Amino acid sequence: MSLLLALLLAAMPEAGPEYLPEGPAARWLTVTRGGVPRARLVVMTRAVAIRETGPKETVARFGETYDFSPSFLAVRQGEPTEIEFWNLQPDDLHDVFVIAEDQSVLVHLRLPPLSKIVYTFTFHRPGLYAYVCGLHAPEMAGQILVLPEEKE
Ligand SMILES: [Cu+2]
Repeated sequence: MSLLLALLLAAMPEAGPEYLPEGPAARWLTVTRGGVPRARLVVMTRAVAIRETGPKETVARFGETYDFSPSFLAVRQGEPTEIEFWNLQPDDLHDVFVIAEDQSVLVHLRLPPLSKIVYTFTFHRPGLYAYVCGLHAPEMAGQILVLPEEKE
């Protein structure tokens, strides 16, 4: 993670409003509900070390830690891809920011305890994007590699 991204995350409000890409952000990414996706992916939230189940020493040293599983996705430019996020924790709020290569924040979605949210993501530019939980950054994060559109 870049220093710029780390600084950006540190400045994020913990409970800001949800938003989908609009204006300049829509040049990177379109996010819709429904549609006919070409690919489907599920990303789950995982408790790595938490107060309830420990290990106690790890929680004492690092605080409660979570991650996204998987933390790396590859999608194809221009191909509608359904991504379903599952929050497996009964008592922890997570959220999802999607961030472009130029560090612009494209999306913010809330992921309440024991919920699934599903959207169709269509990335318009190849490159490397990040997805991050603003409440558990920097460790709860992943990358999305957008492969260039296949030329016929
Ligand atoms: Cu989180």
